[in-house]
Amino acid sequence: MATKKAAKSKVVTRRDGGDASAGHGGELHQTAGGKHPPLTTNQGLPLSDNQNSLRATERGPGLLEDFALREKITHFDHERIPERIVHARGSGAHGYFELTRSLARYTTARILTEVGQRTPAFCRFSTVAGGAGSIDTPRDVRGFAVKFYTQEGNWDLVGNNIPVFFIQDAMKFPDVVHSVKMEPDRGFPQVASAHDTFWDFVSLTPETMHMIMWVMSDRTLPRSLRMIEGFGVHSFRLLDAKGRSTFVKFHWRPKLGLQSTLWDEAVKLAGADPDFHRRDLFEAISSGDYPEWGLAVQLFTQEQADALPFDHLDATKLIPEELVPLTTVGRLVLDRWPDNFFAETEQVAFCPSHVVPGIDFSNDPLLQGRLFSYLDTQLSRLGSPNFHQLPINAPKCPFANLQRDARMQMLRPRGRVNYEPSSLDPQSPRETPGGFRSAAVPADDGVKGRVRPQSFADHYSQARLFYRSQSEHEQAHLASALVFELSKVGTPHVREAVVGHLRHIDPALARRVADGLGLPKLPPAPRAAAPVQDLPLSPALRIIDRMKPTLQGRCVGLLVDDGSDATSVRALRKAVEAAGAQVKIVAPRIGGAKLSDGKTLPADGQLAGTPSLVFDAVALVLSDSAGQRLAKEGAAVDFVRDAYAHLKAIAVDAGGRRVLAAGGVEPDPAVLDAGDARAFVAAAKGRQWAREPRVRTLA
Ligand code: HDD
Repeated sequence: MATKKAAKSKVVTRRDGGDASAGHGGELHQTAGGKHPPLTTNQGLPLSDNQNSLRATERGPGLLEDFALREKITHFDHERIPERIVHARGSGAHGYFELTRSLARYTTARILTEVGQRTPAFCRFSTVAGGAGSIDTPRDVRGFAVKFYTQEGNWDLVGNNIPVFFIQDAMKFPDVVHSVKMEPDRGFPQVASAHDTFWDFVSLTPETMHMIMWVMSDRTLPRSLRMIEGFGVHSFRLLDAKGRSTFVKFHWRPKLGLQSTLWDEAVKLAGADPDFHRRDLFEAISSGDYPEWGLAVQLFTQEQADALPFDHLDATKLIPEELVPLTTVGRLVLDRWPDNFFAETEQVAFCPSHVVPGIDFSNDPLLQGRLFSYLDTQLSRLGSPNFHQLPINAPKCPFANLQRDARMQMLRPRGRVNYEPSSLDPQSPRETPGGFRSAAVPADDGVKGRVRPQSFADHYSQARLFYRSQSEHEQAHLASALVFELSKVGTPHVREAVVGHLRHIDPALARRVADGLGLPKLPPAPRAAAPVQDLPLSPALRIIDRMKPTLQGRCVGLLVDDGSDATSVRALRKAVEAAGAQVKIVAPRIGGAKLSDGKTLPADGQLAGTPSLVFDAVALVLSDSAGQRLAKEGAAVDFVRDAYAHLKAIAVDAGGRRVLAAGGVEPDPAVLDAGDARAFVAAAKGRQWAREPRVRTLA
């Protein structure tokens, strides 16, 4: 038996370096399969048989004595930990933050003052509503959480890809989350806001309206996690050495620009590749195409805040960049995929309360609640107040205090002093003058109570600002998203109540949605708690106009089969790669296709499992006979039909045209000749918005 041989074989090598936590003792054994560390129990006992449990006789019962079986099964039974109550599905990566512009005028935080300094970081992106094993492309907010391992302790910036939130007060968080998650009696829908309980909550909670506009926009259908923005949402404070404070809002801006998919594409992607975003991030990092974001700040004083026509402490409001400009101060680069998903991406614990000296909180009541919630949830999720000792969570600077013991204690503090003040141990940790201080700001006069300020009462003006700032296409997508979602709501009065709110946001939007739902008349608008203001529009809130005309970071699919013209394939590939995109070869067989030059081109994907959904543009280079054959192949016809319906550029030769014809695709300026690689690359850099009215009815 190989394992017995392994146990007997001579020790030939010491394991050099590596992660001691991998758990083996450092000696490698030569076996037929190569050099392996010995397989041991958790107590370090080398095992000679990992195939068979211990039995009383060859065909007899198992024995309780079998500690190896019991240890293995017990550990397996406990492998899962509670998944995050929200943001359960996520993908993470390591990288660094590099400061390019000092904020020394405003803060003492060294991460924001030492230009050129690279601070290690770990970033986790997530969807909100689905479970850990759900899909990557639902219509959902994306989490954008960054842990900076600074020299002064860990700073967690726990944001989303949307700059506002559903609710104003943490008191309502369990309600909004319960309403969006699967309904508790039936256990569905998984990861979808399109159901009665969510819209019921929304219809009765007008403060959600601004966020609803964002959630129904293309922002919640990202093409790639590398193409989303991130926002710290709340106002925070920066503190200088004299304790003077400036408000700050944090923004992440993707280097590749913003890009979204279409709803139909996102829905189909969920089936074609549930890991679409995780795979994309993994492949980009593995191939050295490191995702990058700029960190920008909006800085403003108390006086400027007082002059705003809304309350910046209300997390349902943003500050348009036309009002307070963004200054880019650094960049985040993700350059290393985790070694182990569970140890790092699952066990990473973000807490908005993790700040460093020079950064402090504002009085935003949502933020104040978050400062409690995250620490609390890590205790149940990770099981111990020592979760900060897990390698992914541990600060990379020295840390010491007098907290002791508790489950899974990994540290061995020495000596008799575990209290402070003390005189017995000169080495015991003490307070530091430069340590964290809270901003010494005067508290407002007022009366204690469970209250919402009147300054939080305007729920519609910024929703209007957002909707009216969108391009025509984005407005149509948003209206159609509302029609889609509300059409999944079975309770008529809920649908009507939502449309009632839309009347305050934009009467034309309300009419569009009412028509789309087939409502006989417009439902009444509820009473607005504050007058709706016409705030100046903010074109910076659009996506479509701000998409970068680039193929950088994108992927083009090339469908080939036996006999495809080798020269065209080569020319297309060269042009696309020169423009910065990846090319993936799709063929009916994964072994590849024998091209016209007699050489076999291996495929990256088999046609049936690699729809055009996963590409930004496609080209079909097919011999005439392959074209005839594939014109009768559903997967090939869907390949072109979907590419067309998803507004992608398509290049075809004569064989490819046969498949186009079978798909009923009417050529337009972005359906190009495969011989003109330059024109194809130019068209592939964007979506063909002009085509959209030809392929779908929008609200
Ligand atoms: Fe939260 C996770 C972002 C409001 C309570 N939240 C979580 C994550 C992100 C956000 C990105 C995932 C972190 C990770 O990858 O591990 N949450 C936000 C933003 C909010 C927000 C941008 C509003 C501006 N959250 C919010 C409130 C509460 C919570 C008001 C509770 C009062 N959030 C949690 C949580 C989670 C969480 C239950 C679940 C898992 C975790 O914390 O670690 O505590």
